[in-house]
Amino acid sequence: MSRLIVISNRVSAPQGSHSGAQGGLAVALESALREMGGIWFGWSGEQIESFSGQVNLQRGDGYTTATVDLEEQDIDEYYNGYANRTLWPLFHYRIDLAEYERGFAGGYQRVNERFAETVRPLVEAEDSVWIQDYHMIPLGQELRKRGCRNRIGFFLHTPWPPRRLLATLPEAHELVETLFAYDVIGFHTEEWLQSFCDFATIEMGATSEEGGDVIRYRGRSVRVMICPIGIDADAFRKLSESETARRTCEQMQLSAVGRAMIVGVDRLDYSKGLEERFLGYERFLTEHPEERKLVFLLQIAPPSRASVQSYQHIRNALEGLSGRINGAHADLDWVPIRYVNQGYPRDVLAGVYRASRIGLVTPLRDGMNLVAKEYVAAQDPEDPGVLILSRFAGAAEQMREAVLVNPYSAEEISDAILTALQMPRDERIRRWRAMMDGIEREDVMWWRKRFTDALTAVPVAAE
Ligand code: ADQ
Repeated sequence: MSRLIVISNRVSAPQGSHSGAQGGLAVALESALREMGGIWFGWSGEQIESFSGQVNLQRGDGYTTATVDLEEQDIDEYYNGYANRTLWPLFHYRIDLAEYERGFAGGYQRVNERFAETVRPLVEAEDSVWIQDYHMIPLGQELRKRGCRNRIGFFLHTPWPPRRLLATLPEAHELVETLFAYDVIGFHTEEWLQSFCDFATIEMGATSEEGGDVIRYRGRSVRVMICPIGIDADAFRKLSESETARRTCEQMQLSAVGRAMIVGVDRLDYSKGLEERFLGYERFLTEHPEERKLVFLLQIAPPSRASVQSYQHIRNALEGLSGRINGAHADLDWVPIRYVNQGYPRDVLAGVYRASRIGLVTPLRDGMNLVAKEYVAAQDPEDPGVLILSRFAGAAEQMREAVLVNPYSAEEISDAILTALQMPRDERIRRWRAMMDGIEREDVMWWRKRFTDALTAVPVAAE
């Protein structure tokens, strides 16, 4: 059987299997690596004076991690620059925030070449290579240039933008062309896949074959597939029944003093729709004064990418907004928004989810959104909470029984909160059961197997 080489911007340090301390993605990739054997390669997260290409190999539990350090200019141009200031906003439909700088594009290309140069000697003839996410789009092509004939797959964790938006990126054609070096490309949803195919066929003249499953461009064919990521449902459900989760759940219920808790948990990122969420909640408070003091919103949002200016802006905006809403509505015994700027261990989050009556997950655009799935997995089957979910999260394609909203509409968010608060228990159970069935069926192990099966089914190119 072929080994697996996973390549992603960051590499998760090996931990005991199924510890529950890690996110589902790390667990799934680790389990694939353990099963197939192989290497997980990426940036160490460390800075070095001058790039040396020296690989730090660490043998873990069933597989090896291989990391390299990057120099300051690489981190500025590749990571903070092209990945986080160009592609991330563009791929989340925010061309108003996207910065198009040749220096960023050059740095991104250079670092991908450096990654290719460094990882190439580690790849053996029979290995399958699986590259993750928007940081590394050109890496497959760089590996091909270095003689790599292996099966190479790419999975995009973010949305793929509509073609008219992507056309604003100066090097869009070159970037998309590099994707034809892959054998398989996976997207979370039909919509992201369709947007990719639109750009390739309409803007670039590629042809669609096999009912749209294969796209052909200048003699290269790539198989495209929908492969929605899941969570480790079983592990997360168990986590929600752990001692820490139980204790957290009790503490939260005590501190709620009989009020219904609405919870939001997100990285502090403009794609997550936090300002719009606060405004929707404020609308609910003003439209339903009789409900006001019967609820409160707990928003947990640890800062991310703090060195990028647009992230400083969103942080300031949210502090202002939560302060204003609390100032306008709070009473001696009630604060409408508890806004917390830190991350919590997963078992604590599971307890928070279980204690809350509503999970408010309203990104403006999200590749999938795993918080929505974790919220559902943590619920008490006898008395589950209600998930309010943005129509524009990839998760909405699978989780049709959530209360779906347009996150830009404060009125829809306000209506959805009222609907969720008034929802009878039997309807809550029915909706929860349907969503939980899907989460258990299409979990993260299913996701990675679906992808690796498609990849290993590709015939290897002849010499
Ligand atoms: P993210 O944008 O990071 O991921 P998401 O999928 O919601 O978004 O969350 C990732 C993980 O971070 C979840 O497991 C969640 O529990 C954890 N997390 C979030 N906030 C936290 C907090 N305050 N404290 C502790 N943990 C927290 C990207 C894409 C998504 C896609 C995933 C996986 O942007 O659309 O779902 O990759 O493909």
